[in-house]
Amino acid sequence: MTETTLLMIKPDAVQRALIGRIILRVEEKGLKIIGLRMIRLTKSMVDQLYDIHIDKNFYPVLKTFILSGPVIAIAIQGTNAVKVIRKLAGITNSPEAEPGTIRGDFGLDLTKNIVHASDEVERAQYELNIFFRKDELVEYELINEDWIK
Ligand code: 3AN
Repeated sequence: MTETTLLMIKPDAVQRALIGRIILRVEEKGLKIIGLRMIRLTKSMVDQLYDIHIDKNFYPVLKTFILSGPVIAIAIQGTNAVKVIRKLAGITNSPEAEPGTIRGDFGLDLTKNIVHASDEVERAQYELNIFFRKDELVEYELINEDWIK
């Protein structure tokens, strides 16, 4: 089933010059990038993205971190893209994330955990809308697509 999801490279990974290596993993897996944007989020965008965490005790720390520098939003399309990107990202708490995952290979912290990945198809639509207008997502065929899906 073809899905579209959001992967956000967080401020820690941008500062640590990991943008290229994270994008490479998405491309190597065979998924298609259909939108890419660097942005410094506003406070209200962070509140939208993390609406389910607004009342949690860790939210002020999370919000300050996400506002601390630019992020990269990537819209990604492909077979089971939501689950596949979650697996590539690894579990939330970086020290416990499996080696071979983005967080497992690059992270050591729970808050500064390198990336955010949408957890459901509907949620992905909601989160993509925070970063992209519809006409900013590009529909196209990759020449190797039939060899992957
Ligand atoms: P994920 O990003 O893996 O979906 P969520 O949605 O549970 O994880 O958490 C969103 C973000 O909030 C995480 N990426 C992490 O930075 C932060 N976070 C989650 N739980 C905690 C916690 N207990 N303490 C501090 N930060 C947390």
